[in-house]
Amino acid sequence: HGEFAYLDMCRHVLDNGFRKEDRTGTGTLSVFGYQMRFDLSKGFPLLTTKRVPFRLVASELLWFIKGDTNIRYLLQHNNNIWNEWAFKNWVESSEYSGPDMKDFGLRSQNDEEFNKLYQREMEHFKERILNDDEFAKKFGDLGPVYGKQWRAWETTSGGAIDQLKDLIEQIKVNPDSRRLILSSWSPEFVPMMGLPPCHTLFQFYVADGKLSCQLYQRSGDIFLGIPFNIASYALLTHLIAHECGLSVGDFVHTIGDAHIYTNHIDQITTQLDREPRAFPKLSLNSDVESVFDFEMEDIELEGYDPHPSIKAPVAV
Ligand code: UFP
Repeated sequence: HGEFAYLDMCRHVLDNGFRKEDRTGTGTLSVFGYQMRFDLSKGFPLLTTKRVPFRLVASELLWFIKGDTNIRYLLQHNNNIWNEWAFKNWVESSEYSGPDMKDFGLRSQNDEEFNKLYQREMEHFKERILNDDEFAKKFGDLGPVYGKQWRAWETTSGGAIDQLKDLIEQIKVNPDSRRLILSSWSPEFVPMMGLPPCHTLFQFYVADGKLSCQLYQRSGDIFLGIPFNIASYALLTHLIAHECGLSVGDFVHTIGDAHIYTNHIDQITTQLDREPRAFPKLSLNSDVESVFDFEMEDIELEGYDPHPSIKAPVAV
C-alpha cells in the first residue's frame, strides 16, 4: 500500500530522529534528507490513517495556480489556513484600534479569556475581508507568497515571469527537457518574508507518456504539514498531466529537515496503529482543458473512507 511510504517515514523519524530545538520553541525529532515516492496511477495519495481535508488542499492549490495572493478567495471557499498571516499584518497596522493582539498565536492557545477575544477579532476581520473591497485589498494580501512566485516572479528589470505557464508550455513542446523546474526560493525576498517558502522547488519529468513530479521541501512538519503537501502536489501533477494529455507517473517527495514536533508524538503513535485503507480516486472534469480554468466543482474525489481525523496543536 502506497501509504506505507509515509508511515515508514514517521516510524523512521520516531526511532532515529535527533532531538532538535526549533524556531517555534516547541522542540522536534528531526532527520535531514528523506525521500518518499508515490505511484499516482495506483490511487490518489490522500492519507487514510487519518482524515486529511482535501477541500482545503484543493482550494489552496487553485489559489496558487491563479496567482492570487489575497486571502479573500480562500475565505470565499471557507478555507481559513492562511488567515493568521493576514490578521497579523492587520493588528500590527496603525489602522487597527481593537484590543491588543500581540503574540495572538501563543496566547490564544494558553489563555482561554484571550482566546475568546481573539476569536471575536478574527471573525470581524474575516467579515471585512469578505465584504469590504478596500479593506480586502489592503489587508487581505499576503505579498510575495506562492501565487506571486509561480505566476509573476519579479525580475531585476521590473518585469514578471509566469513560471507555471512557461513550465506547462515546456512540458508540451520539450517533454524530454531536464530543466522543467519551478522555483519559489528568492534569496532577495526571503529576508522580508514571514514564512520563507517551504516548497522550495519542484521539477517535472516525462517518460513513457507519464508525468512525474519531484518536490524539494526544505522543512516538513511530518504530522500536520506533509500529508497536506503530498496531496497538493499530487493534485498539481494530475492537473498538469490532464492539460498535457499525459497520464500520471510518480510523485517524489524529498524533504530537507523532516521533523515530528514533540507535542505530536502521541498523535503519530495513534495513527501508526491504524490499518491503511484503499486510496481514493481523483476525477477531473473532462470539459476543462487548461490548468488555469479549473474550479472546485471540476475536481472530485471518489471513495475516500479514512479513519477519523486526529487533532494536534500547530507550531507557530
Ligand atoms: N510546514 C510544512 N508544510 C507547509 C508549510 C509549513 O510542513 O506547507 F507551509 C511546516 C514546516 C515547519 C514550519 O514545521 O511549517 C515552518 O517553519 P520553518 O520556516 O522554521 O521551517
